[in-house]
Amino acid sequence: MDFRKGLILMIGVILVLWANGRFTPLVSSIVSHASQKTLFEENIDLNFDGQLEKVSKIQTEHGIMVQVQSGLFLSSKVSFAFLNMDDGFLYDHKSITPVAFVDINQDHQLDLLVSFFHPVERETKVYPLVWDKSQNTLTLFKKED
Ligand SMILES: [Ca+2]
Ligand SMILES: [Ca+2]
Repeated sequence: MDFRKGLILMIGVILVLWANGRFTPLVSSIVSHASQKTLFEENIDLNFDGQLEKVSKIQTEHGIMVQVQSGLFLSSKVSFAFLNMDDGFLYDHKSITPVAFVDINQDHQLDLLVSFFHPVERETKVYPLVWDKSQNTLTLFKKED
């Protein structure tokens, strides 16, 4: 086995791929996948039926995504995206609860309070998201006038 020949051949293949423009999309797809980061995850029974739902807050390249998985084997999934939101929380799990649970619309299913801290404005903002299992929706709660 000639290690050097193998190395030269590998570099040659990479150069050819690069020249054909195939290497860059491959690299960027790996990078974009790696940029997804789970910031918060909790298993909680939101609708009190004895089955746990899985709530996650995920940082993506486009912002923050909040996701609720429910049903058998968590096969039902619904999400809400906060586009271009930068989550400025320092993740000390003991002192900060990035997602809190409360029944906002009083339909006996817990909803989500998602909090963000803006480091520039030095202000905390809380967004209420209503979760509905029967419709499988996760929507921003608006007060009815
Ligand atoms: Ca449940
Ligand atoms: Ca509710």
